[in-house]
Amino acid sequence: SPVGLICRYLSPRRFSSLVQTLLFFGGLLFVSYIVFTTFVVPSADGNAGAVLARIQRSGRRPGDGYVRVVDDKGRSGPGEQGAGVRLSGEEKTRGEADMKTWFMNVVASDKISLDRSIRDARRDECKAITYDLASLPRASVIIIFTDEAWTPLLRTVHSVINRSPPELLEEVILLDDNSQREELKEKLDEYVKRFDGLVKIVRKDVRHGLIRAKLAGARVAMGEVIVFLDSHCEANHGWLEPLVARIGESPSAVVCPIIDYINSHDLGYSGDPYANSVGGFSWSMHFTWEPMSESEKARRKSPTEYMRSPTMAGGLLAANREYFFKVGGYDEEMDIWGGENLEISFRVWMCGGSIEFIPCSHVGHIFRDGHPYNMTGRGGNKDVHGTNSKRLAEVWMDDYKRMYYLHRSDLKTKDVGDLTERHKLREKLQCKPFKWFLDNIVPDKFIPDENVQAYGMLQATVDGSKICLDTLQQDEKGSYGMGVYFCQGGGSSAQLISLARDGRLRRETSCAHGVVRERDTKGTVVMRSCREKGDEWLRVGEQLRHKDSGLCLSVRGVKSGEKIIIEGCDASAPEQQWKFVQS
Ligand code: UD2
Ligand code: MN
Repeated sequence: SPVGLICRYLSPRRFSSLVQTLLFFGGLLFVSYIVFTTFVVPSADGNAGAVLARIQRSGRRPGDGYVRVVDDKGRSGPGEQGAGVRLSGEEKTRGEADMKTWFMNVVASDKISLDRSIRDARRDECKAITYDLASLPRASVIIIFTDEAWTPLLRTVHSVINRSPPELLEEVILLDDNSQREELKEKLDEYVKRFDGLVKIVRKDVRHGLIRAKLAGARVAMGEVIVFLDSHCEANHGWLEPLVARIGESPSAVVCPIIDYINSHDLGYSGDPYANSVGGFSWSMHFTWEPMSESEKARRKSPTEYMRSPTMAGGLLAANREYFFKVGGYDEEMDIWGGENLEISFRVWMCGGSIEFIPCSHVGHIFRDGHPYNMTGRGGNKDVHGTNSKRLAEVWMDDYKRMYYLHRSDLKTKDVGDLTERHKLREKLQCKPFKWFLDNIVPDKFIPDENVQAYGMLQATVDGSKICLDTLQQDEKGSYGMGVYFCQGGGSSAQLISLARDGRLRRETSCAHGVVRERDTKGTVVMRSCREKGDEWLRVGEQLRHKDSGLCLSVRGVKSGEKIIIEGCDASAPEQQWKFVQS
């Protein structure tokens, strides 16, 4: 029988050697399983070495041999206590020249200690909070840079190390995005040795652009939390604790410190303890500052609590590393600069997370008027913000991408690369529609063609020629006189205007006010921020009547390129007949 055959073959000796062999291979399998799951699998999501770090932590830690500068009192010298630096003579001239090449005064920066003191920008309620450091997640601080000037870069590093509790600072990663300047090579390697292993330099031999640079930094980070900073920042007192504390409490919160203002001309640091603006966006896909919504004010129980924000500025943020990758990191195909800040904001909200500003965490940033590096992207692309934003609009904004194309109709047919992966991500995470984001996260956002009485180009026809209301390319941030111009078919964004439900005649952010002079019979139309209560306009037949003055919008005697007027209403005057047209 077969059983008998096996028994005869398996003599006791053969049997025990078989068992030994089985045990050996079983053990080998078990060991490789442990090694694989511990060291190999975590690296798949950018977690390389996290486990190793945990093992190393028991003993002496990187950075233990570096003496931090923690006492800000009694320091004196240029720039101390956050003061601006006054230059004179030849230095002043060189400093002014820096403004054209660096867009910041490097001479002034070079005069200031890398350990300079700055005033604590927190409100008292924040200073009173104590943290149990042992229970908080540790952070990798990732500073990305391309050819940054020496002192602003290193002041960023010094401020982070000086003002972070060593218990919370896993490492500082300097992600060098292919800098060409010599001093950022060996000299920098040499310099960071003083930090005793706490500062790591990662260099890229091809230019990544800031979006891929951030991703590259996050992929080598070992901390449970990652914090991104621009390379010209100064971390303020107690900046790190409230960031990691909030992430510890809510791992799907992507949090930002309050960004304090460092003047690019003299490096003066001004912090606002009571800052309570949050992030918004314009339909041309730029970041804006907005007042906190009423509902958010009502929700918050204390001034130290996080503020939910629709968007973030982009540069300074912290996230749970695993969550950051799970929710899609950044769009790898976005190039050089721009768009990624709104992309991560929309995405995080729509996919179940939140964007928050942490009022007890302050970090200064040098705001520059230009970019001291080449902004040309791959294939000679000179419009990286435009094409990055198109990627974001196509993937995340559903039908509302039309609002972006109103501003950038030239991009409608532009190839911005493959979007399949990002669409797949949205599908995989089962993210909510953009409409949900608008309704729930930015309920006050004005949508020019929704819930309005009328929308389009506001057109009058005089002597057979069509003339339209037009901003005349004036800066819409301030107030400006509304003009008229020959109608530009196809919906030129400078001519689009809405008559809102509330009777306001408005554009995205500016509202039409009637300004009456000449003895109540004639006036002009001034556009001002819609945050102030705007004037009401009534549609009477084809006329547009300014409610307060009773005067009507008119092009009588107004030529293309000039300012529009309001005058006594006359239902038969062709100059007062207005149509909203779409093209
Ligand atoms: C803001 C953000 C910035 C980023 C950008 C939109 C703040 C304070 N800053 O612009 O982080 O979100 O909006 O994309 O919110 N860099 C590289 N490689 C490049 C280009 C830049 O590493 O190809 C570095 C650069 O050295 C700097 C950082 O990226 O450290 C941000 O650049 P920036 O300071 O010129 O951008 P900023 O502050 O105008
Ligand atoms: Mn910056």
